[in-house]
Amino acid sequence: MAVAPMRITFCCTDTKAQPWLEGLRAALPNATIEQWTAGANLADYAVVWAPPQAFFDEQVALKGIFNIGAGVDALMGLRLPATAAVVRLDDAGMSVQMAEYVCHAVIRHFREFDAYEADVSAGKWSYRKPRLRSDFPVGVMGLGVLGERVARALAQFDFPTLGWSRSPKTVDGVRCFSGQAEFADFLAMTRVLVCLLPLTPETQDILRRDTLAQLLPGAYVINVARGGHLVDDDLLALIASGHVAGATLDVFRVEPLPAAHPFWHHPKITITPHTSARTLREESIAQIARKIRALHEGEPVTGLAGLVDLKKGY
Ligand code: NDP
Ligand code: OXD
Repeated sequence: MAVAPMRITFCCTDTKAQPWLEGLRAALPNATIEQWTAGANLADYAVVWAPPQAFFDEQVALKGIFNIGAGVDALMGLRLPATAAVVRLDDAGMSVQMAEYVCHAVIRHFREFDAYEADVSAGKWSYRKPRLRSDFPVGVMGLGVLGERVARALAQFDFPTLGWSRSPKTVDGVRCFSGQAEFADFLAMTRVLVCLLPLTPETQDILRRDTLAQLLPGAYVINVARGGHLVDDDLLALIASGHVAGATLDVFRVEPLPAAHPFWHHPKITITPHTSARTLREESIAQIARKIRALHEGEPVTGLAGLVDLKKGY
């Protein structure tokens, strides 16, 4: 069925616009879709990634703002048009990527593959004493679209798996904790900590000295959410003290990670360039086009998966 004409503006930092514009035009042939420039016509919907405040100051007639990522922290500090619903990507192929990245990081640490690689490079054929899975409980902070998939995947490998979220949850094979009241218990039972929280005022700096100190000794930290969750110097100090054995980090306070940052060459820290779960263009365009069409045809905004609660900030 044909959809009434509409105007869509595209404003995505660090993104090649042309393939997105072509894909969106193919998926929504009745729409006029243009890359935003200052002074452009008012649009009905926006497709964005980290747009500047100037974009929203001009685009005051938006009914929907579609973020081409799962995290909306880059939008939450901006003044958004009051009439617009903010909608983030709901999985769109990211949860399986996140599950493989986190399982890889956990297994690499648990099985000591770094040490084996070093031995092999030195021409050494040597065995290490097998570690007990029961000594490596993995705690996942955030049991949303990505965190739940990650927790389920870890449980499949028989790691004792724990999860922590704001509201109570039930996930098969995962011991679930919720709210501030249960945070200390969750930390005290966790050796490998995975962060998959959204970055909000409540979760900013949550991976800091006093929280990481509550993990089981020889802890391991995997941050795949946002750099703002982690207090870098606190992690370095706890690694130096021996309480934390190491970390795998995909996200940083400043990206790209500055060349002089100690994480680059730290022997106990593995870094990757914010790549644990990439936005997949085809899946994302299909999802966003479906949601724009639904909104434009008058479906209630509350029915859209990935609708952001502006009060909670995610
Ligand atoms: P969701 O919104 O689906 O899940 C967020 C989870 O965090 C929910 O379980 C929520 O609890 C929980 N949560 C939020 N605030 C708190 C709090 N104060 N205390 C305890 N739990 C809290 O998000 P996604 O799973 O889709 O994505 C998670 C994050 O992953 C994104 O916000 C983004 O920052 C990051 N990300 C990173 C990528 C990368 O490549 N590195 C790629 C994609 C995303 P409740 O369920 O009760 O609401
Ligand atoms: C996201 C991200 O939020 O890429 O989707 O980090």
